[in-house]
Parts: sequence; C-alpha cells; structure tokens
Amino acid sequence: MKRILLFILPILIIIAVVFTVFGIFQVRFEEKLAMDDLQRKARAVAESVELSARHILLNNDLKSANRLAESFQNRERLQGCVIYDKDGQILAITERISGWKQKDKPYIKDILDKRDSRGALEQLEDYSVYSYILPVLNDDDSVLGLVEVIYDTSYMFTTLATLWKRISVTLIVLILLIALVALLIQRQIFILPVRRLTQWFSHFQRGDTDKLRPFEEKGEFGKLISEVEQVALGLRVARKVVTEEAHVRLQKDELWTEDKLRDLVRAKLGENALFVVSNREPYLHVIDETTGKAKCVRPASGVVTAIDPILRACGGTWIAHGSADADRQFVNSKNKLGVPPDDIRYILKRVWITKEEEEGYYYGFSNEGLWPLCHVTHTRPIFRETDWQMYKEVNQKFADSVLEELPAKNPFVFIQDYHFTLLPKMIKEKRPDATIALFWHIPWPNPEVFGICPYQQEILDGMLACDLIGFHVQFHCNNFLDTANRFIESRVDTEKFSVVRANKETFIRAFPISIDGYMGAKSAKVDPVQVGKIRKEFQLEDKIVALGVDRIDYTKGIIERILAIDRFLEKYPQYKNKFVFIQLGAPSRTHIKRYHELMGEIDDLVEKKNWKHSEGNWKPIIYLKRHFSPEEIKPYYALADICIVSSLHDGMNLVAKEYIASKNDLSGVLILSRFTGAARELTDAVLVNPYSIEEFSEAIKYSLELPKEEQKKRMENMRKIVGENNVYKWAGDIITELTGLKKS
Ligand code: ADQ
Repeated sequence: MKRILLFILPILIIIAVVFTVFGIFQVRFEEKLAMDDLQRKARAVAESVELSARHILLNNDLKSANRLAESFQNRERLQGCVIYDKDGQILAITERISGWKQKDKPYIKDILDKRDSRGALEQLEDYSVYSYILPVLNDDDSVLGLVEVIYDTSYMFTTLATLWKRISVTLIVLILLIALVALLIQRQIFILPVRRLTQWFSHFQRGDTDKLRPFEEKGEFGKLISEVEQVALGLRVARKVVTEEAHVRLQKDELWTEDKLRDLVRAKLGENALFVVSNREPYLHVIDETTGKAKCVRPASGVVTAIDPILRACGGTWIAHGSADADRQFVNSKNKLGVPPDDIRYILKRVWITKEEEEGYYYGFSNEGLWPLCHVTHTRPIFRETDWQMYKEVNQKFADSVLEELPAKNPFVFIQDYHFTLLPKMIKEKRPDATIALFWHIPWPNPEVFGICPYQQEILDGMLACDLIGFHVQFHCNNFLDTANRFIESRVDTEKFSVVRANKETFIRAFPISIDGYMGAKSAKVDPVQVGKIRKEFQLEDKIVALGVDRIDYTKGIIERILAIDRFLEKYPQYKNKFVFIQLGAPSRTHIKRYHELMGEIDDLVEKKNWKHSEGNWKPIIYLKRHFSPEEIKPYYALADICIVSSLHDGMNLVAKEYIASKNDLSGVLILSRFTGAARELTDAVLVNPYSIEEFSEAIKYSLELPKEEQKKRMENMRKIVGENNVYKWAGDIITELTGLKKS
C-alpha cells in the first residue's frame, strides 16, 4: 500500500496544484469581467439621472430630489441612489440604503475638487456594494453636486463561489478517477505478476513442484521472471546432484562427522529440510547491562548444546520461543533470522508468547509440573488447571507456527522435550503425511509416579501421534511402554517396542544423546593464556582443581556436592590449602520459588563451608554464579583435575561428556552420579550415589589419589565412547530409524 501511495501521490499532488492555480486565474478573470460589467451599468444609470439631478440642484428642489432617490427603491440589484449638494452634503437618499448616511466618505471631497467620476467596492453595514459617483456640472463647469449609484455585489460573489465549487468538484472527481485508474494499472502490470511470482516461489520453496507452472510474462518483468526460473531450476538440479552424491558417500563406513550427517539428511530426507521445535532458542539477543547494546548469547541448555551442531551441519529451520528482551529487533517480517549470526547455517523462527502464557505453560505446567514429575528428586510437582490451559494454548500456537512452514510433501518434524507433548497430535491432524519424532531429554518415570499427573491421558494421546519417541536410555523407554500400557487404550508390542493406538503405531527407542565440537583437533584446542589467566586470578598455580558446571537446578545435586566436599575436608584435612573446588552455575528458571530458594541455599552453604575451612587466603570453594559462553567454559575444563557431576536424576548430562571430550591429554578424572543417563555409557568414571555424602566424599579422595596411569586408561576408554557416539551419530541414528520405519 505504501508503495502504491508513493507512486500515485506525486501525480495527484501535481494535478491538484495545477488545478488550483488554474482555478485562481479563472476566478480572477471572472471577477474582473463582472466588475467591468458592473461599472458599465452603474455609469449608464448615473448618466441617465444626471440631467434630472442638474435640474434639481439648480433649483434646489428637495422634493424632486427625494422623488428621484425613491424611484430606485424597488430595483433588484441597483440598491439606490444618493444626491449630494456642491459641499458634499446628502440632499436625498433612497430609503433602502439610508445606512449609507452614517458612512465616512473621505473620497467625496476629492471628487468635488477634481470633478472626476469614481467607481469602487465599498462596505455597507456588513455587506459589500459597488458605488459609482458622477459629478454634476453647471454650464461654466462648476460643480453643482454629485450623483451616486449603489449596486448590490453579493450576486457577483455568489457566482464566483459557485465557480470555485465547480472547480473543486471537478478536481476531486479527477483525482479519484486518476487514483482508480493508477491502481488498476499498477495491479495489472505490477501486483498481479509479483503475486504470481511469490506463489510460484512459495510452491518451489515447499517442494510442491506439481503446482509450478511456467510464466508467460513479457517485457522487463518477463525477463526478470525468466532469470528467477533459471536460478530455481539450477537450485533444483544442484539439490538433486548433492542428494545423489550424498548417497554414494554414505556407503563408506567411517566415524560420524558433520559431513556424514549432512549426507545422510540429504540422502534420506532429500529436499525436505529438517524442522526442529523446542522451547529454548539456540541464540538469544539480550541487552548487555553494562553497554546497553544488544548482544547474541547461547543459553546454558543441554538441548541447545546437542541440537545446534545438527542444524549447523544439515541446515533447516528451528522454531523456538523468542524469550530474550532484544529478540524482536533481529527478526524479519516472518519472525525469522539466519543463525549463527557470524556464520549463517540455518533459520531460526521465533514464536512470541505473552507473559501470562509463559507463566502458565513454561514456568507453571512444564517446570513446576512435568519437570519434577519426571525427575524423581522429591520436589513435589504442582499441577494447576490454569497452567494446563496455557500449556494447551501455547502448544497450539507452536503448531500453527510449524504448519505455516512445512513443505508440500512429507515434511520431517523433530520435536524436543516435555514442553510439547500435545504438539505431535496437533500437527498430525492437519498434516498426516508429516513424519514426527519427539525426543524426551529428561527421564521418564515409572507408571506409579506418572499416574499422579491429572492430564496423563491427553499427554499420552498427544505424544502417541508421533512416529518415533526417543529417550536417552532403555530404562526410560521401558517406563514409557509400561505407562502407555497402564493408562491409555492401546496395544504395546514388546517385540517391536512400539505402541499401537487407533491404527497408529509409535516406535519407542533409546538414543543416548551426545556432544560435538570438543573432539575435533581444532575445536578441542584451548588458549593456554586463558588457562594461565584463570589460574592466576584464583591463585590455583599449586592447587588440585575440582570443577562443577551446571544450570542451577535442584536436580543437579549442587548442595550434595558441597556437603561432600565439606565432609572430604573434615576427614582429610591434609588437602586443605591444596584443593580448590570451582562451581560455574548459570541461574535458571529463577521466577520459580523452588529455584529462587535453591540459589539462596547454595549461597549460604558456600559461605558457611568457606568460613569453616578457610585458612589465610585460601578457601575451598569458588562459586561463579553467571552464564558462561562455551568458549569461556573450555579453559575451566582444561585446568580441572576432577570434574564432579552429581545429579540426583538426569536424562543424560552433557557436562560429563564435554569434560571428557576436552581432555586431549588424557588427564583428569570424572566423578559421575549413578543417576545420570551418562553413567550407563561412561562406566570408567568414578560412579557415586550423591545422596550418600560419606560415599561421595570418599570418591573425591579416591579420584585425587588415582594413579596417573589408571586415570589415563579410564579417560582413554571414555573418550573412545564419546568420540564414536557423538551427536551426529545420535541424529543419524534417529533419522535412519525413522526412514527405515517408514519403509517397513
Ligand atoms: P540440561 O538439564 O540443560 O539438559 P546438561 O545436559 O548438563 O543439562 O547440559 C547443560 C549445558 O549447559 C552444557 O552444554 C553446559 O556446558 C552448559 N552450561 C552449564 N553451566 C553453564 C554455565 N554456567 N554457563 C553456560 N553454560 C552452562 C537436558 C537434560 C539432560 C540432557 C540434556 C540433553 O536435563 O539430562 O543431557 O537435556 O538431552
């Protein structure tokens, strides 16, 4: 609309200006004509009464003078006549204009002196009149008196106003006509072809090639369209070639890499790009408190750590909640942007939700309900009906946003986590051809625990619209199958590991998630200057360093970790002044009371234990409570002799894997909670029960005193596991499984 206005407005302005100037000239011309006409008439009337007036003035015949003046009483436009004596005094005046007597007439004296006639517009009371004055002369040319004729001019102004009105109406009609014609022309030559081109592109974009019709545009626009068609054709051919090459490369049996996953996606999914949905977005635009400027950060989230490398490798679209304060500044009109910002590899589409929705769906139902329900850590889940309603609404909002993006044929949607249990069904109802996988990043509890959720039926019903549901470990798969068997009308096939409900089969599989990036020679490199800086800053030069890296969450066992360190120092005071524990803690979900309380508890405990054990400058615990970028975390992993992961319950735990992957020199020991998914793979870690503070503190001592050779052997074994089972393999396994299921 703005463009159309830009096009039409200058034309309309020019026409309006030309018409107005023309109107002014026309009216002036008409006004002059009317005045001339009036003057002519007035003069003729004045001259016609001159003779009678002369006679009256010579005889000083007042009676005749009055009769003469009154003879003008009933004329229509001629308002009246005035007879003056030689001194300019009124002798007789028509009754109708008797108000004229009071008027100040400085020009009378001038006319008497110069004996010239005068015609001019004058004001009589509140209306305009035309006055024509003719001197009456004697035979000797002396002035006997004056005759004045007064004409009404209002008819003249009425005529001019009518003329103006006519010009204005013509102008308006003309402007409307031109605007209409311009709109029609613009629609025909510009809007319709652009609309056709946009539709064509949209079909092309969605892979809906059946609907692609050739264009038949001529002229410059036709040339542009023809160029666009060539580019599109080139793209399709290129995609096809890439897919075929990918098939060939996949035959080679080698370690999973970014390239191998890219080949797999191209070979298996072809033109149907990947659509990932999660609550947390991989890149947030936040306002930096110190500079006041927006900056891009990666959140502390296991889901982001795992999924970002996959989309970087394969491209596609990631749909997530735009939750940061500056997020809206960086999206285009479709709420999308290319990420990572410095090396664009895929599209991030941000979905906006209101504060009220975020409160109910995210903080309430997801994190006060489902999160504690699935993590058996003795924090009571809270289920509020209002939160559930918001959860449903936001799932629907995401479904609408996903459906807008899906290509025409067989799209592949990969949903992340417990925030979207209803989403699979909402998408499947509209797009039964879509292949949907859901990965559950947290544990799945046994049926007794899940049974307390008031919305169990709807949740299971929503999830079972998926083709595949993935968990980290087989134990969680078994729990899910038991839950489905118990709470929803379905048939559980224990041989195929699937659930059949209303003729729809959903496969349940374990895919242990992992990491990328740390294993490659380049990405594993850490700047020794950074490491040295940290050692100097915290006086770690001669210390044994233990490290914890977590989102601050009650499931991560941070309190238990500090209690174990406290107990370790109580029992083994010889380690005082030699041992330091660094905890990097990213605050998360701080609006939730339990998380808020936990932050306070950790602060108090750190302070108390540091006070208890500190000697001189040394204190045992360094607590750095903030968000760190992945690059900032790496030097901490590098300098840590021990990494402590003590979750009370954890789906997988990627910090454990990041630590192992960063240890190129095979140094270091991992203390790992038995209650993490990672503990099933990383059996060479020192496994602990974080609830047993005594056992935990012994494990710290054991790790510190583990012979170097033993440390190396364990680290080597674990690095092999993490290296071979990286996140590309994880994604590759899911895609292979899904495409395999579709064929069978
Ligand atoms: P999370 O509970 O978020 O993930 P985790 O797997 O440990 O937990 O991943 C945390 C990520 O955040 C890691 O990449 C870590 O480096 C980063 N991180 C931790 N502390 C940070 C800090 N202070 N600043 C910045 N970044 C920090 C959920 C499940 C897990 C599962 C993952 C993936 O709870 O069990 O492993 O998803 O499926």
